[in-house]
Amino acid sequence: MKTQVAIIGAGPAGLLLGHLLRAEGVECVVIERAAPDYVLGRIRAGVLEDTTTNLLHRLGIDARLNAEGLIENGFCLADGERLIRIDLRDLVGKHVTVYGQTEVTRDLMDAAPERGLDIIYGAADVALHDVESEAPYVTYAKGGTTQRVDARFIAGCDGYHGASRKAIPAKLAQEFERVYPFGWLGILADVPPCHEELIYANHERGFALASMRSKTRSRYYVDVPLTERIEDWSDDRLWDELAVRLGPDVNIMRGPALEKSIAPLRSFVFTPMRHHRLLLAGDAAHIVPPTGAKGLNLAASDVAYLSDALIGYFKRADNDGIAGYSDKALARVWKSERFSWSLTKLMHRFPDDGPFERAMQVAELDYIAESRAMQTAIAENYVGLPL
Ligand code: RFL
Ligand code: PHB
Repeated sequence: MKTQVAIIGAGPAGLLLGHLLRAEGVECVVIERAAPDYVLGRIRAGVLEDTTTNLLHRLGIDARLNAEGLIENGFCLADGERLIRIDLRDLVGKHVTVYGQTEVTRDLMDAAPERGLDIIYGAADVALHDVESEAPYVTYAKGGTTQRVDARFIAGCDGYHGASRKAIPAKLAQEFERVYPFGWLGILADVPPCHEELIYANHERGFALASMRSKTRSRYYVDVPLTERIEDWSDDRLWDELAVRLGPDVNIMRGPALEKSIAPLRSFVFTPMRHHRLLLAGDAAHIVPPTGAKGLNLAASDVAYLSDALIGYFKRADNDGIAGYSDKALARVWKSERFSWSLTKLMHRFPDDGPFERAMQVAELDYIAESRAMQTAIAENYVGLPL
């Protein structure tokens, strides 16, 4: 098969890129290792910036988003004693939207056939070839045979564990990484949220987050040491822990878990995001801890830059977007990395922290509670920095 852009990975980054390219008549094909149900089964992000919703509006893949997305005009930081409300609308005139990653992915998948976006699921042993030449290609195994896709560019949208990043020679690359000494244990349940807005809590027993997917479906997290096993967390134990960490003023409705899992926390940046004809986007190039709700939104902003660059190349023979893609994307990535890292530090109890580090957290939370300037800086980052 021959195409203009071979996209590896059918997560949010790959599907969004595919749709944006098809909308401008650029040929592409998405090659995904897993089956559709596996991709849809991963419960991940829940909070979308305008950066992300604007792309869905631009594509017109927004009927369910418009009907079901919850507009959030603020969120809260809790410190065991008080709720500090960050009023996004008042501080920066913007909001975020609660709409699950699963729903975004489903909408993009469902719209693919009618828009001529080909997605190949169940592609095993995906390998990239000749990315340093003008005629790169991808091979994969399916149905007992090896298939080959010839392309002008390869977009590596295959997440943190994918094959694309590894095709960039280590001697030309640099990795920046911070692994955190805890993970987030998440629970999804069909019960109404405990609060209209998200609450991020720093309690003496650890972090907790009250989030949601809809007015009848809640998503909660607590942080746990990486040695914890999911089997040791019955639903009751987790609900009890959430109730303690979120404090007596928050009334949690309990219900059976639809999903429960532990995700490790990591900050990671890989540079550069382009190597000749290979371009990386989303988790393939960077990971943020989920505390700032930035991962999916960063994937969307990468893809906004990357689709512009590829459309410029194919429609106007303009190579500048491709040449500048890595620097442009990384400038935004680093700012989101900083925000996610600083909110993680502020809201979690690190095992090696002593009284001094705790006093710094208290001082910072006090300052945020009192200062509109501090709240504005948080709000500006939370709603998403401009593209
Ligand atoms: P994905 O979603 O990992 O998709 C990559 C796709 O590539 C496929 N793949 C391959 N395909 C072919 N060949 C290979 N060799 C392949 N290897 C992998 C995979 O099967 C998959 O389908 O990456 P993408 O598209 O870059 O999207 C990134 C987001 O998924 C991620 O950043 C967010 O989920 C992060 N995140 C959050 N982001 C937000 O913006 N807001 C949030 O509220 C938020 N909450 C979260 C999160 C991530 C979490 N976890 C579990 C990591 C909460 C959690 C708990
Ligand atoms: C979620 O609802 O899954 C969620 C919300 C906010 C975050 C991270 C995850 O910061």
